[in-house]
Formats: sequence, C-alpha cells, structure tokens
Amino acid sequence: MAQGPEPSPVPPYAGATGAGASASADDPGPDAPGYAGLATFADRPWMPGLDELRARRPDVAVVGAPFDIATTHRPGARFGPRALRAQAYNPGTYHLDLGIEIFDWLDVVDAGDAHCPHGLTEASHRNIRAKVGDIARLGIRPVIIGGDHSITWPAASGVAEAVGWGEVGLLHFDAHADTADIIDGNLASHGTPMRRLIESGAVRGRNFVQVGLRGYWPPPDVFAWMREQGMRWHLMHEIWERGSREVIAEAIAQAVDGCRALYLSVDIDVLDPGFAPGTGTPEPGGMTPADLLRAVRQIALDAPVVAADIVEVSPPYDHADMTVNSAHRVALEIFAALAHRRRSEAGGTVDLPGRPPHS
Ligand SMILES: [Mn+2]
Repeated sequence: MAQGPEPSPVPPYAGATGAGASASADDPGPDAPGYAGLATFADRPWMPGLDELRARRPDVAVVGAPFDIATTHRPGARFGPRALRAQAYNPGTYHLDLGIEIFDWLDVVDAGDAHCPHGLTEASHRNIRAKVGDIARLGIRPVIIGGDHSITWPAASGVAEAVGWGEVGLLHFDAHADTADIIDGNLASHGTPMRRLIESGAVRGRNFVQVGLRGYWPPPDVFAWMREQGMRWHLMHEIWERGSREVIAEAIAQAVDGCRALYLSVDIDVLDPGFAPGTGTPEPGGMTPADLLRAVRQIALDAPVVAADIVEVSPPYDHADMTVNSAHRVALEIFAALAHRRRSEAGGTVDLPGRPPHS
C-alpha cells in the first residue's frame, strides 16, 4: 500500500494571490518573526510621507534622527534608529502589567527618518525640527529615536511650535544635565540642548525637570545658571535615598505645573552602564531598567505626554543588544500606557493578567 506524505503543521505556500496568501512565502505579514522581512519599529507600518500620515492620523508616529556628530566622546548613535528597528527583539504586543493588547487601542506607525546629511548640523537639525513639527501639528504624537542628545533641541522646538511655545513641560532622564552653554565652540553640542530650549523660550525653566543626574559634570556654575532658570533636578542619589516611585511622582507634578503638555526625553545613559553599555558617555551608578520602565509608564499614564525621544543608543558599543532592547522597551511602555488611557476613556477594563495601575 502506498504511503502518503506526512501531514505538516506548516501551511503550504499557496502563492502570492492564492488562498492563504497572507501566510505566503512572499509576504508573511504580521505573523512573521521579528527578525524576518523589512525592519520597522515594532513591526509597525512604514509611513514616511506626510500625506499618508495626514490621511491615516495615527496616534503615534516614530521618527528616526540618525545624527551623532554633536557627541563629545564616543560616537555611533547615528546607527541607533536602524538598530532599534532591526536588532531589538520584538517580544509580542500584549503588555502584561496593564493587561492590554497595545495595538488594539493605539495606532502606531513608523514615519521613517529625518534626513541628516553627514557633517551638517544645521541642515540635520532643521530637518528634524520640520519633520517632528509637521507630525505634531497633525495632532500625532511623535516619538523620536536618536541620535545623540543634540536632537532634542530641534525636536522639542518643533513640538513646542505645534503645541504651544513655552507651554510644554519637559521631563528629562539622563546622567547629565546637558545644560552647558558652549562646548569646544559648539552651541549645538549634545551637552547643550537643554540650555538652548530654555533660552529660546520653547520650554520654561520652571517646567524643566531632570531625573537621574550623577557623576562629575556639569560644574557648579552651570548648576547656578539652572537654578536661576527655576529648573528642578533629582539626582541619582535622591532616587537611591527616597526610591524611584516617590521621586517620579514629584517630578511629574513639577514638570506639568501650569503646562498643558509634556515632552519626555530619555537619554539611555540614565541607565547604569552595566545595563546599557551601548552609549556615548557612560556614567556608573545609574538606574535599573525595572525602575526606568516603570517610571516611563507612570509618566505616560499620569501626564499629558504629547511627544517623547529616546536618545544616545550607540550600537557599536552595545553588547548582546541589551542597550537596544532597553531603549525599545521604553517606547513600548509609552505605547502601552497611552493604549491604557484610550481603553479607560472608552470604558474598557484591564484584562488578565494585568491589574489597574495605582491599585
Ligand atoms: Mn547623557
């Protein structure tokens, strides 16, 4: 008796237009593993054009800012956006703590990169400001993936132009204050963007709040300038003493006091270099990913976040993609918290195995 072929658990290739085309060999679709196919952020639709964004009006658009010539030490952050798209391990889309299928509630697209021609700081920053501003003006939240921290100057300026000049608070996670005036003659260094934002009035000093500062820089005259502006900061030592939860709650209240919107800026070097070696200016003694991810979630749950950036991921210095993965999860926490807010507004409830935040 002739023996037929063994039944296979894998669906047969039915051709690009035949039955089962969505699982075809040509286009495996959203069920493909994260390492297959074209790399977009979190496997979200690639939508680089403003017309497409205007037609779709997603809740969030991820924007790459592949720029790193403003770094004072180790370069490589220009490779951050591509690494975050291609190297981060895509873990699934269900957020366990909030019990939510993120993209059922939040439309997120990948809007591609702002053009950053090499060696041209002004042109690169202009392009970042224009692309981020255009997205914010459509009522879409830009999430910018850097890039060195200089990109926060044009990105937050673009958001402030769209949302309200001087009406956006800025909550800034970093080992470094980045409030120097000029470094080696460079006004647009990655160590100066926060001063530029306050000088221009894009963000008021009193609504500029920093978390995680530590180490040996900047010097006291810079802190004196910061104090004159009304800036608030929470040193890493304060987190160690009081605990992250309490400090973050205070930082949120300070940043949004009198503001109607918040820009969140996360320099991945706020993490301890033991967790995030892939960065330009590592400073020992930083936050753990468990604390940072919960802090970001709390901020996106409690504050009117209209934009965010995640910067200073330098893949050439990374090991085992650990910095890339932590930075990627910062974005997922923002997405999950925004999705949760959407669900709450719609009267939805937390699904297993989650529980309501703050309970
Ligand atoms: Mn830093």
